[in-house]
Amino acid sequence: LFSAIPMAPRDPILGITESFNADQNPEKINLGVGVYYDDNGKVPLLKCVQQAETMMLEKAAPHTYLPIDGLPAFNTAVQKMVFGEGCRGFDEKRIMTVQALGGTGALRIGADFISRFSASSHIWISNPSWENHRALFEADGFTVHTYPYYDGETRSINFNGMIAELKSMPSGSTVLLHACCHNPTGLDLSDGQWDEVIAVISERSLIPFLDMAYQGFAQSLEADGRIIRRFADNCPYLLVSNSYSKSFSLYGERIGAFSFVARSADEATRALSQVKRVIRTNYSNPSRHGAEIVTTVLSSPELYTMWDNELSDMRSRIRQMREKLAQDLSALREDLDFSYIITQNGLFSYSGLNKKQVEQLRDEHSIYAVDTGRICVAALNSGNIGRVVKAIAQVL
Ligand code: PLP
Ligand code: TYF
Repeated sequence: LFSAIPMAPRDPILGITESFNADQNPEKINLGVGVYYDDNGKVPLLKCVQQAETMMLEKAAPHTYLPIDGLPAFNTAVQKMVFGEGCRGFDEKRIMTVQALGGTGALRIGADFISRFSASSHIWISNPSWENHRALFEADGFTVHTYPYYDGETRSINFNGMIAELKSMPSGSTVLLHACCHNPTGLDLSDGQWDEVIAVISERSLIPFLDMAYQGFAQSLEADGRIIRRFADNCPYLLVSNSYSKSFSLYGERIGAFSFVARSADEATRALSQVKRVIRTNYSNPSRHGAEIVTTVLSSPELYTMWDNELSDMRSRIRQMREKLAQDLSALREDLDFSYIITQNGLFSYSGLNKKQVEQLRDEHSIYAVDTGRICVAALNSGNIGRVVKAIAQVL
């Protein structure tokens, strides 16, 4: 069984962390992995999470199994948050939500589900996209295509290319879109561009799959979520994965959700029964702790406000780092334009560094970034940004 097994390639992002951990330089900086750190360089434990956990501990409840589709109160609260209250599909009972093991687990449920029931095994992801998108869908037998997204020359979205590709897709194909804070580029579509995308998707009967791993990191929870509602109101079918890893700083709890919108309550009920079978045959039922934390926060007005404020602080800190990075780089390199850093959203910046420059940053400065030049702005802080700016200005 094992003798002929070849070595699998390293995960390109988690591999960076391995190299970083092995580096002996005490000044080393990891801008590789997409994790939010506070200004002390620590992954925060949110106060709302801490309070929710205290409340949970006081209840001293036993650790029973959850239902196959997760904690019911979690699914209801998440649905309201993701689709926005008053979404038409709620009253018509066409929207279903199941708890998932993070955003990745939600994508996996969606991929398993479409691979079993769709006539098409073709999916389009953005070029570039999160590395795991391709691998995850290929593992389910999909042929993964890409649509143009990033234009390196102009450091902006190749929107005409994207629309042209959407118009060429066979009906019934799935299109994966980043709801906000595009990973890795940090570039999001404008409202008007989303309108065009929605129009083409519904005209050509494509199946939109929205991946929302960073709700709240672009503008606000409410504003970032609005795009889901617009798709739900304008397309007959919709799949959504969302994650609380970043927004609640609950990475290791593996908490997120998979939702879908069908054309009728009857369709939705049948589809849910099959989604539950996907879950049952994968891991039987999800874990409890993260779901209870999120549910406790979402269902308490005080804790919700506390969360909204904490998330807003994370978002503002990233913005400040973007501004300082752009400003200080401009001061050292007056010949270059860094304004793109400020207009990007979310944890990441496509910095424009090439592979060789990334290697130089690593070998000469012990600063780790992704080969594509993606840096995690949320890993910058007042203590390390000076060193990062000098190093980048030097290698550029
Ligand atoms: N989708 C995108 C675009 C991501 O960037 C990530 C993680 O960073 C995920 C999904 C997966 O999230 P999770 O860690 O909750 O599985
Ligand atoms: O893009 C990133 O950096 C994040 C972090 O299996 C990550 O997605 C990387 C690998 C993974 C889960 C999260």
